[in-house]
Amino acid sequence: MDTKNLGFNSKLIHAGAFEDALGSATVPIYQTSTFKFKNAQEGADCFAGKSDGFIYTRIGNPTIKALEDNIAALENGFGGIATGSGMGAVTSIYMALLGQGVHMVSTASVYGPSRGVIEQDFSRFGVEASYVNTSNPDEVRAAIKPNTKLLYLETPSNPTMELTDLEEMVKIAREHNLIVAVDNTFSSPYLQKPLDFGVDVVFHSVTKFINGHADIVGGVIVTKTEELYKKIRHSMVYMGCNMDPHQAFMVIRGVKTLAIRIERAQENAMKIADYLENHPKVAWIKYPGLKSHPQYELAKKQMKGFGSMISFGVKGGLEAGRKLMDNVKLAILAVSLGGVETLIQHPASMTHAAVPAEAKIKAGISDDLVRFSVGIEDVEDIIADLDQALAKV
Ligand code: LCS
Repeated sequence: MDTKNLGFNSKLIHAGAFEDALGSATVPIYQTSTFKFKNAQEGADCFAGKSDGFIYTRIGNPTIKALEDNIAALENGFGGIATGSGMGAVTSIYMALLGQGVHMVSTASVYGPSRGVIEQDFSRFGVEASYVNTSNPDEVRAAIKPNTKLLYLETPSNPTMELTDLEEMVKIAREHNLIVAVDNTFSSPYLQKPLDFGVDVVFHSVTKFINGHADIVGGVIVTKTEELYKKIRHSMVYMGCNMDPHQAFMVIRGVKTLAIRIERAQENAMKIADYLENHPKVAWIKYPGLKSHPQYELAKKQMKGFGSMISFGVKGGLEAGRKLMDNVKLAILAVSLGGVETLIQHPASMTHAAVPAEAKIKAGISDDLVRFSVGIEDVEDIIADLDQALAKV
């Protein structure tokens, strides 16, 4: 079925799906590593790119392709490239678009490993990067060098909830001939469609909102053009960053409810943000849906809704944060985000406990920062849980 003119909710369910020989209502799992050619000529045609038949699952697979086509449709892009994890998407993009003597400008507060893999690994191959506050276009302009090729953005950023103006970034990129890549994990295509602002590459850790059920890891990249699609797919295939058919099946199942999950989660998040903003033990709160967020107007401009990620500071710093973590009952004390279940994390005492103080400050992670991924439970239960845990702080 041609799904091009369908609405977003219909695309969630039907885009990318195909009818198999038995009329299965869902996309089947093609759990195979390889595909039989009818004869030698067909094999030759497939390898020469003269036929779009499947060859080998690292290169392509019907179940994986159904997911790739689905996310490409949701992001209004040319094509999708599924990867085994969100980091598989990040590294495939870096491998395709960076190289010896090439410089990248990136959001300072990106997801830690997206920065770590440049600083610890790609740097050994002569890749250079500058990390700046991309909320400020002047800082981005000042960081661009003659060898800059890529502008790598994350908005909202993890876990500082800072926003970057995509329209403004695309304008700067066009002036300097840069490719713009955006990590859209925190918003999902339901809330934000970077390609519509002129961005070249958008990608996700589908581990989060797109799959939404905390039961697999995965990634998907969508490009605006065929040229970028071919370039990045080559890196994904040659580095072996492919997704598995079973993973793809799970994500296809999860993505169908993306819109209704996000609607409920962000409705809960707004109420929780109001509660936290007025709580005497909360020092500060960063939620794009609050007027106190410095980029509230930008959030209204480039996002369809404010999402369900909240960062807040608990008075009393490290010790208070630890106390809060040890006393929540409903919220699950765990990393990751974007699932139906509410998750809570305190980077300073958990994921970033071993990171030197200076590096933590540089990444925007204060000792009191608590990251809250709001789920779709009854909001009264989530607030009651926070209330009892904050009372013990
Ligand atoms: N991009 C963002 C914005 C992320 O939050 C993550 C993972 C990734 C990329 C990498 O995706 P993965 O390979 O894990 O699928 N974020 C995590 C987090 O905040 N806690 O645990 C993982």
